[in-house]
Amino acid sequence: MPSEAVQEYTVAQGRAKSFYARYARKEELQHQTHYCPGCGHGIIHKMLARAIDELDVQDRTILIGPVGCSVFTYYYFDVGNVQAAHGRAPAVATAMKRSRPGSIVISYQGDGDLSAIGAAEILHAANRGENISVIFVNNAIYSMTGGQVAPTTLIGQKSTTTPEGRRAANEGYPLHVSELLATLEAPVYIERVGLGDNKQIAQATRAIRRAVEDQARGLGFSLVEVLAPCPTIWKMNPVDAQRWVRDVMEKTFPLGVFRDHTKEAALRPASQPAPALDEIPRLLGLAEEDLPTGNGCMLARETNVDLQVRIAGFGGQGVLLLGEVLAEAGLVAGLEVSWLPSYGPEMRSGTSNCHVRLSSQPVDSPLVSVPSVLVAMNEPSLCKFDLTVRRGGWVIYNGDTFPGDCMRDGVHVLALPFTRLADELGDPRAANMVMLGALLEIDGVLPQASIDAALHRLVKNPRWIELDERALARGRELLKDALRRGSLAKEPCAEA
Ligand SMILES: Cc1ncc(C[n+]2csc(CCOP(=O)(O)OP(=O)(O)O)c2C)c(N)n1
Ligand code: SF4
Repeated sequence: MPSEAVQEYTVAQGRAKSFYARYARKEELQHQTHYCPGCGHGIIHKMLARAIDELDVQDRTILIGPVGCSVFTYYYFDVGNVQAAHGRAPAVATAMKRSRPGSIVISYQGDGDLSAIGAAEILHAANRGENISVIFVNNAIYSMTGGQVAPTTLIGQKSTTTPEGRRAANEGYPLHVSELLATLEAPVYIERVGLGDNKQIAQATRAIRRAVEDQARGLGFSLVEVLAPCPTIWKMNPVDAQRWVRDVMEKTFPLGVFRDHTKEAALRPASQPAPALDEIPRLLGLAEEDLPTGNGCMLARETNVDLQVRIAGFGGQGVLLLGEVLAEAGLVAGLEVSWLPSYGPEMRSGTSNCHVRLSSQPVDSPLVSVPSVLVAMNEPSLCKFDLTVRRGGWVIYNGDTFPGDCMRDGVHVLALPFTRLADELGDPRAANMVMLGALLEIDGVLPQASIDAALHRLVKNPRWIELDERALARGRELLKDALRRGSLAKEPCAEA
């Protein structure tokens, strides 16, 4: 018979301070996490939150959340949270740590995330010895997506994509990430732990704390691989899943410390700060006479510039060079710039396009999805990107006539046979520079001196420099002519 006396309980371990008191989930789900019973993620979250508490770094911790079952880390941890694209957490962590060296940056990743799509990222972050802590949750499967084979799936283990079990001949051998990374020189601390029983859990708790502590001490790259149960996808009850970690997984993935340079590690020097804008011309090796004077750097920086350009055409038409000259000129003029090339697999005659941004503010994303100017060097590129141009923007098109089905309201159009016009100047391949000349005339922000400096920097052959200068000047004239004749847009443009 149970005693009728009211039993008093003391809570031995309350909620870690680094967890939110309430999960920002739907009202009816606030009482539970989104993890299945017996899931390793919940246990590891708790260890990590405790480590953050004990080291008193909550206020400066940035947790990079992954793609996978633990995608919702930001529901639980009351720290700075950042969500990274699949496998990219180490790159994001690198940027965070370098730009905020005083922060504690933790990359939390599953085995699909870290060892499949993100294999290159983790390898290079470890090889650079980034001063970050990586928590690598190895449950030997892609769980969130329903149980596909992962690089860490055991030989013989069934998955939806290996229904008869993983075979070395087909899927290769389980990837030993900790051992692999321990062959690199830079990492300071690498350990594999498990959640297979209480003893293992106690060791895992210590290891996770240490990985965070090493970073706080400025020592360098640490990674803790945690063998973790996924009862749901393994189709086991939580108790059997925990046993499977200890009795089966551990045979393939032995626990232990694979790297411990904590004692010998010198403090990792803080990464070099980015050079000041005024320093950039010197670092780029630009001579004094290349630099703009008068209305140069300062003017461009003080102007409110936000030019977003998409340049597209066939490979070999000079699409990327056009973008590079524009971006380089922006750089010389003291603007924030980005240049992002994108091309097909073919070396020549494949499609090619690039995104260029020039801004008086730091560029948030190098992608130009809604350009203010589209430079379309052929018809397929025009058809592909025409509809993306923002209202009030410009389309500079290399063609005798503008295809009727691409016509749209509210966009200025300059359609001319730029290749033929360049041919008249001496070489049809200078069409890109004629088009750039027109673009520069539209925008009018960049000082001529910055364009000249960019051209001399990027084009080495004097014959081409001379031809490109004429091509740029011709492009400017063509735009001015068209403006004078009022022949720019078939449809009047409200913002004109
Ligand atoms: C670029 C991209 N490719 C594929 C996916 C689909 N996807 C979501 S989670 C996941 C696997 C995650 O597995 P793992 O890292 O092991 O985490 P777990 O779910 O086991 O915790 C994949 C492939 C995606 N979200 N993004
Ligand atoms: S499917 Fe597996 S990894 Fe995902 S929450 Fe459930 S137990 Fe955890």
